[in-house]
Amino acid sequence: VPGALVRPLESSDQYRFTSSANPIITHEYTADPGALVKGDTLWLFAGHDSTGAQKGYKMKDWLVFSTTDLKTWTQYPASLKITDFAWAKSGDAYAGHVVERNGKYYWYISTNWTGIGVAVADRPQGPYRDALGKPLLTNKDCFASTHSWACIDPAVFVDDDGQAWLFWGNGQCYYAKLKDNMIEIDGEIKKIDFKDFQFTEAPWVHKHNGKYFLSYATGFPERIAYAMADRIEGPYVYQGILNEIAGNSNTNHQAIVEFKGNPYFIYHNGALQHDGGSYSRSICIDRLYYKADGTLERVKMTSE
Ligand code: FUB
Repeated sequence: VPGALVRPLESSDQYRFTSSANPIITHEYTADPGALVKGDTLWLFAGHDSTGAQKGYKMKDWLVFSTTDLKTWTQYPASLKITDFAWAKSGDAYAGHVVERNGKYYWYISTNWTGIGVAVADRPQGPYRDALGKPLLTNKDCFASTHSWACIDPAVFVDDDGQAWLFWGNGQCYYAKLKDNMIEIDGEIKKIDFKDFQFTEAPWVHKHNGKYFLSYATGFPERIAYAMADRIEGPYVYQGILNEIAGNSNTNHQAIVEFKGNPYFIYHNGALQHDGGSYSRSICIDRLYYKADGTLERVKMTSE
């Protein structure tokens, strides 16, 4: 039951816990995983649903966890809050993603109403500070989309040539290059052409054996689908459903990383006992497998 940790972590505190099953975190509600592997450590950056039965998203901060064995975890103190972005006062701490570049860590975050921001830190666990003092992207950059949550769910992919690409969006999948400083868009904003399949949100790009994989939430309740391409800008060819609706949550949001030689699919469900549901979600980790032809097997959630 959530509640083991009854107070926010103090600035020097770290909270250690062990986990042998999904959901991996049971003392907080966590959602929207963004993961980063550095050396022998998997860093998990999470959205934070409020405790208690909610009728909407109540998300005011983001959390950081790390592990070296997927069993023993460390949670770090007050990592990043919506109020750290002065321009996003009334926003919600929606999905984010952290990448390392030039010795710094950049945390791209969604604020729901006011756009995408970026925070920077010297260490993965922070402290993070707003790197720009203004949004990196707003709805105007989403081809003036009419719904207020069009400009959410940033995910960054750094290609083998060093070029960093930012993908994001709700309803449409947008993408652009990032400058080497990681806090400016470089050139044109474009859309991924999804003719035959419905993109809802939560894009994530990874590369395997020279192919680009774009996974994303589709439909509602959401399942995770994926498409493949030979070039980062596509054309992407739809491959099918990668993950079915995840227990008791309308949303689904994935991070895909390779850790200690194995690929993992990190996502959330609403299956934590007590108040778990669409607005009180929990991060889970399952193995991901490639088929001999290079495509992906559907994820077998350990709860199935
Ligand atoms: O958690 C709030 C929003 O729900 C995220 O930004 C979406 O990806 C969905 O999970």
